[in-house]
Amino acid sequence: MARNKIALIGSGMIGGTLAHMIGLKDLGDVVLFDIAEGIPQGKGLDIAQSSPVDGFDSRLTGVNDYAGIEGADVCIVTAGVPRKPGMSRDDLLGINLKVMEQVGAGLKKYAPKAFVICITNPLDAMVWALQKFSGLPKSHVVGMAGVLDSARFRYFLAEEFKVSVEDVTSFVLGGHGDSMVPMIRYSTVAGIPLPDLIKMGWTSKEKLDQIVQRTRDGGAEIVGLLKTGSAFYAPAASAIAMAEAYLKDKKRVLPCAAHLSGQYGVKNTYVGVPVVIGAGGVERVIEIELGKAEQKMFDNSVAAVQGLCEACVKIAPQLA
Ligand code: A3D
Repeated sequence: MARNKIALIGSGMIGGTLAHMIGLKDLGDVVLFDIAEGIPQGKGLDIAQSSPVDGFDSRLTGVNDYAGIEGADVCIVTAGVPRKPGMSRDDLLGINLKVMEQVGAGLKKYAPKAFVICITNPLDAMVWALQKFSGLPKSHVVGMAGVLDSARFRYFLAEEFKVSVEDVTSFVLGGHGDSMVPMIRYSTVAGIPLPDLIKMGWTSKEKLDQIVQRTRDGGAEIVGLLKTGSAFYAPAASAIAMAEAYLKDKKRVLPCAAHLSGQYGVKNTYVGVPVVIGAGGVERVIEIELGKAEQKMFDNSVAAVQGLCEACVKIAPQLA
């Protein structure tokens, strides 16, 4: 059986980390693409030289021409610019929208059958624009944010409760921005919901509120520490979980920025919701019942995303 071909559009901090993880996990051959000459080739060669040590056979190549991604099974898009301290994700919209137009054209021409995972920020608006620019099926264009936001929430909760991260599950819904909605009710330790853990004296409502806020600010906390860019290890790991779910038809239930066509009462918008990812791409959007306060937060988040999409249409009217 031929090996999977995984194209990484953008070979910066996340792109390089993705390539290394794909090698270590033996998920397939990797093509690194970037407009910067030498970067994808250099990172590809460096990681390839680690393969004899780590014992993987993935072939890694670097290219500056979209022809190199031809026939890719999965494309992970990180092309564009990241935040610097003081910037919001939304400040990146103008520059990264133009990048999505180029990436969309490349995907349409060379990888129309791929499962595409977008990471470029502002995430929900960029994945929406990328699907339109590329014309690929909505089931095959998805955004990575919820897996990362949930992982941050899980990590902070595991620290608070002094239990293994493996036993903490959580859901974060809505857009990947300040309006994201960490779902307390649906977050558990080995099946015990967080509200019950408050009753059991494991934590307090105040402490939980602080953790929710730290999750919302999770990206900014790392930008503030790194100063020259944004998080890349956890974002890469999160996208790999999504790629693996597709390539291995795992039918994993993961929170992703998925296209809504009426679910949750929302149309023509990408926003973070739980979905099933398998060989068919996004095979199902799972609609959970929201309480009054949750619905309000979700609606605010959707409105923020839709505002960004309207700003995209002003710059690129063909997206309307
Ligand atoms: P960085 O290390 O700067 O890599 C971006 C790469 O894109 C660079 O190598 C650029 O040369 C390349 N690039 C720029 N323009 C183009 C183009 N037109 N075509 C192809 N390549 C191009 O950034 P990074 O890897 O740290 O982050 C990449 C993106 O992910 C940024 O937009 C971040 O904001 C975003 N990000 C999203 C999350 C989410 O959870 C959604 C988390 C972290 C970062």
